[in-house]
Amino acid sequence: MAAYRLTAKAGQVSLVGPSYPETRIWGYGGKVPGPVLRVRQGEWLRVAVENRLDEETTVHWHGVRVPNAMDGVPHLTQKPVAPGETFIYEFDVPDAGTYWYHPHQRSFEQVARGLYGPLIIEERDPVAVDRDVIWMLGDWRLRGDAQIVDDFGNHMDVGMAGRIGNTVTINDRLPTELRVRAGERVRLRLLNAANARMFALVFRGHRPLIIAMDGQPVEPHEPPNGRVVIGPAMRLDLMIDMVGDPGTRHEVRDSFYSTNAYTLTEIVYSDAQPLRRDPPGAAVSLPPNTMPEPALDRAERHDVVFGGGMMGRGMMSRAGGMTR
Ligand SMILES: [Cu+2]
Repeated sequence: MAAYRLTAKAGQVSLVGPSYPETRIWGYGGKVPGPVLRVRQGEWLRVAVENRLDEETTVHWHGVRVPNAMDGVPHLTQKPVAPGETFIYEFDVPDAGTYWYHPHQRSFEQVARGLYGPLIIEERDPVAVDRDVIWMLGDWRLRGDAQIVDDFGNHMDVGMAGRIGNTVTINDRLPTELRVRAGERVRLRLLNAANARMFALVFRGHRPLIIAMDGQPVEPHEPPNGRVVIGPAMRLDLMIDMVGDPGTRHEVRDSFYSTNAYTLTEIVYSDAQPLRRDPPGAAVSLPPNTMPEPALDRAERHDVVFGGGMMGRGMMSRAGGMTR
């Protein structure tokens, strides 16, 4: 059993460094991201959520198979948590993987103000890595004085590509370099907490393998064209062997918006001797979860008829439900 307490409240963080004022945010514990919640697969998770905001909130456990009453959807699965109230979420966690938590109450503002954090459900038999690193990608729309632009839900964003910001962060700081030692094997858990921004990361000089998507293990594979593409709310677990030479630097570039590509950060090698000569040979496949696979061989095809004509043949075919 793992027990945590999350307090949703206003706070101030140094989002863009010491040359700017601190940014007023909403966060769990007044920080952003919220604390890393860790629990072992199959264990019981209990989180007391205290609301010290001036408005109602809930917490949704994104991607985790929870009992309906724990899903955090206001007015549907629970009454929203009123200011001053505490709500206890508790459930067991059937699937290992990289997940996150955030409100489902006015998410377009509450998430964009910083209410989110990582939820790591550890495998019973974890794969062997030298380090487990979390990168929670954030995207903020800030004014020149580093304060959040207060235009949530405006028609332009809602009608277009969503709220894309002007300041990208990793773990809610301006990205700092990832310092590594040659020969290390790193599990990099990427979480995209941005409301709308997509990322396509290229790790120059490295060949990351995707080992899980949205928490669920996949056959380890290199991303197409070496671009690690991650949309809002997605998670990707990467396995990266640090094959660079001691003392070298390697760019991590985000090229999703091709006219706006930029250096997100750098992988920087220490001068230390390589940890090992060759990458470790151990399997990188994660053990399968208990999530049922869709039975595609028994899927039914539904033809959709509009106005007498046949359109979108197969549009509705789908085996089993999808979760979000
Ligand atoms: Cu979500």
